[in-house]
Amino acid sequence: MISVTSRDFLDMQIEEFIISSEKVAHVQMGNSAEHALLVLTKTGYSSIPVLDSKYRLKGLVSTQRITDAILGLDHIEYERLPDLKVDLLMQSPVPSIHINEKFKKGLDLLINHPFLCVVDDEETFVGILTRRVVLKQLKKHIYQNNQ
Ligand code: 2BA
Repeated sequence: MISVTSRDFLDMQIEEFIISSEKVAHVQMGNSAEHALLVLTKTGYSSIPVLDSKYRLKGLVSTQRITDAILGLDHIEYERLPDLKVDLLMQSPVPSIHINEKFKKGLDLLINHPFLCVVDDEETFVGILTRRVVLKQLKKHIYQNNQ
C-alpha cells in the first residue's frame, strides 16, 4: 500500500513550490477581452489571474468566459471583444492561498482547482501553486518512502 508517511512533508511551507508572479501570465483590470484572449491563446493557458495596478489579486479570466460573453444567437460576435473589459467577465472571488500556508492545505484545495493564486498579508499576488508542481512533489515523496 502507498502511504504518505512523514508529517513533516505535509507540514512543509508552500512558499518553495510556487511559480513566482513574474513568470505567471496575467492581465490587468481595465484590459479588454481582446487583449486577454490574445494572452490566453499565446500562452496556451485556459485561465489566468486578473490583477490591479498594485498587483493585488482581483479575479480569474478564462477563454471559456470570454467566448461565452460574445456568443450571439447564431454566431460568435468577435467585434465586441475590444469594448468588453475583463472586469465584467472575470470570476471572483478566486481560489487562493496565503504564502505561509502548509503543503497539506494546498493539496486539499487543488483537488477542486487546477491552480491556486498565492497572496501575502496585503492580498498582493505573489504567484501560483499548480496541481502539476504539487503532484510532482507528492510523487517524489511517495517513491522515496515506498521503495
Ligand atoms: P491549464 O491551462 O488548463 O493547463 C492544464 C495543464 O496543462 C497544466 O497544468 C500543464 O500541465 C499543462 N499546460 C497547459 N499549458 C501549458 C504551457 N503553456 N506550458 C506547459 N504546460 C502547459 P498545471 O501546470 O498544473 O497548471 C494548472 C493551471 O494553472 C493551468 O491550467 C493554468 O490555468 C494555470 N497556469 C499554470 N502555469 C501558469 C503560468 N505560468 N501563467 C498563468 N497561468 C498558469
